[in-house]
Amino acid sequence: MNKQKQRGTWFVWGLLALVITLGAFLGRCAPGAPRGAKQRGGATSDVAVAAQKTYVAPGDLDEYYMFASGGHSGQVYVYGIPSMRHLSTIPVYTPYPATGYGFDDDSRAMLGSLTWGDVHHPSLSETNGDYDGRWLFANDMNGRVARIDLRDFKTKQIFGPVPNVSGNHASAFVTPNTEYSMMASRFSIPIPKGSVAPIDKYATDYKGVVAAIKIDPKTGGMSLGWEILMPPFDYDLGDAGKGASDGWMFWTSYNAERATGALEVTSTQRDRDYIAAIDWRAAEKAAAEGKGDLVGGVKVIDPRKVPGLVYLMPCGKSPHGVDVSPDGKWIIGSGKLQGVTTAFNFEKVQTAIRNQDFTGDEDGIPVLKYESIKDAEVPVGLGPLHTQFGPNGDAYTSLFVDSAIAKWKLGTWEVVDKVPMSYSIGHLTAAEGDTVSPDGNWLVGLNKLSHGRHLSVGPSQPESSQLVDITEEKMKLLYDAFTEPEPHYAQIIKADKLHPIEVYPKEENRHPLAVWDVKDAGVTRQGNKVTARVVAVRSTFTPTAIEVNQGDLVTIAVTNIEQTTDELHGFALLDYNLNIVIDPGETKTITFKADKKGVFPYYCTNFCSALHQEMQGYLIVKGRG
Ligand code: K7E
Ligand code: CUA
Repeated sequence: MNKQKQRGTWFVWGLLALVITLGAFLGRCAPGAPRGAKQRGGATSDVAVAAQKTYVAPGDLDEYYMFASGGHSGQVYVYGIPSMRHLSTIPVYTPYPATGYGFDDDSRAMLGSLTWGDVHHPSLSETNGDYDGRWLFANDMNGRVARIDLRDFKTKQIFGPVPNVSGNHASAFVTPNTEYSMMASRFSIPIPKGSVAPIDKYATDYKGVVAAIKIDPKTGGMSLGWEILMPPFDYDLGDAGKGASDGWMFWTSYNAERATGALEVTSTQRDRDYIAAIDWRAAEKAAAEGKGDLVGGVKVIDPRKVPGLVYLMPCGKSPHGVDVSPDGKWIIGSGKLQGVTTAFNFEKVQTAIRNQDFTGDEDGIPVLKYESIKDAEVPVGLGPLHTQFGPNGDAYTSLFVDSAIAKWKLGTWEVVDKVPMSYSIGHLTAAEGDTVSPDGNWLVGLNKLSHGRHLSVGPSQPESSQLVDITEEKMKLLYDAFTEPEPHYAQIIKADKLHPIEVYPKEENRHPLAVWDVKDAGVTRQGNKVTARVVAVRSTFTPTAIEVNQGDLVTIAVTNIEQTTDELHGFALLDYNLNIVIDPGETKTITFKADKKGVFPYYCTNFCSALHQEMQGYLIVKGRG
């Protein structure tokens, strides 16, 4: 262990002595102690070990970053592992006043008319199937994908809404060299979007779509690759093949019944739904050859006309997650109401395709024979949702109904351990646990409910995430943390893979309205367009007054000329609902119509110095005549 860790050891033992003493004390004489405060934790030695393993002493750093989806908050949260401390919030699809996101001209344009999003699956960029620490992609149910640059932890691009895709849940899964971020529609609709068909024509006139978003290998820039027309199922989750299955993509789908109404009943009639297996390299080739029909402005490939791209693997009914093993040999998927999960063998899938071992078709897409492609049904427990991996063939499956995590072995298929979760686990994430080389030391259960394991905060209860030690044969629950809603998937990356900057270097700032010297700051006018170039530096804005006429179109460009870590300045203008934050070395603009007459103070929102409170000025809007 490193020096920091050793230094921390003293704190730990001191703290533990205190914890143990207090624990003995409170256990006896605190009638108001939360239920379970004394029941849980087991023997003191277990608590001591757990505390030591998760304790990151003041000044010490976590080993990993965890990027967690924020669900319908539209954000991504950054936590440290193993401390489970919340380090940062990255606004993606939702304005976030704390960083001024969604208020300045650029981020406002990026958000457009949609000011919320529903993020489920963050996806770290990969090189050769391993996280490379460059970008984080994140889906939005509104048919969009965003790219966050891990150099500065900022959202740089929001792509979409993508034509024909409705309800982009099965996204933003990247392929092993970040060639594509894949998406699929959860809600089939008549396409192109905007066309209408009666609901009783659902089985024939509604369609699902799979879309490949092309990623520029240098810049991470996203553009539309190609789309494939799919039967009207609900495509739920996906995972890219790797190693043995590189070049393929897998998507679970439910509602093979093509039912409408209360799907809870109508879509659970059949014993099996499907995992769609797509040869994405073949699809890429077909698209390059110009195959496909123009639908909604994009080329959509119909597998009926271009056979050999898509196959359906029967799977337990109403499946949720699909996960490819680190070597790419197995595809793990299950019905979420079942007690088993199925390991499909990719080689057998290939053999079945070659031998045309089909049991039928769906809209011309061959259905493979279940018995021919499965290796095992692993009795993991009730309600299997998602699987993550460790080294040495270890697999971990979340069990929603059992509220537990099952550990089992790829190849021998034995279930070797179980650990209960509190409560109702959805996704789980292991350290680099969906790459070609999982680390296998930490696992986090992302639970849907917290069930009173915290001080009550009223009806809107926090979600709970639990840290599990998976270094040994038996899993050990170490820590409960309460995370922001709504935790779906998260990914954990080794901290030393990221090298974030803390200051934007002056040389990099090419903003046309940037001013680095207070001499150049000031207000210029062209007709009724006013531009104010403002310098922000501890602890004043230059100029300290901006005069305009009522009705002017005003652009305020603020350059923070600091080159020091953590020296952010804010620029808030109360009555105009404006609030931006400018990081060191950055220039940001806000444009607005000065429609209200009067004198409006502006001030710095980020505490920047002893005289931060003095960092203020006035916007003077003079009336006409
Ligand atoms: Cu919550 Cu991946 Cu949207 Cu599973 S998803 S639990
Ligand atoms: Cu600048 Cu406070």
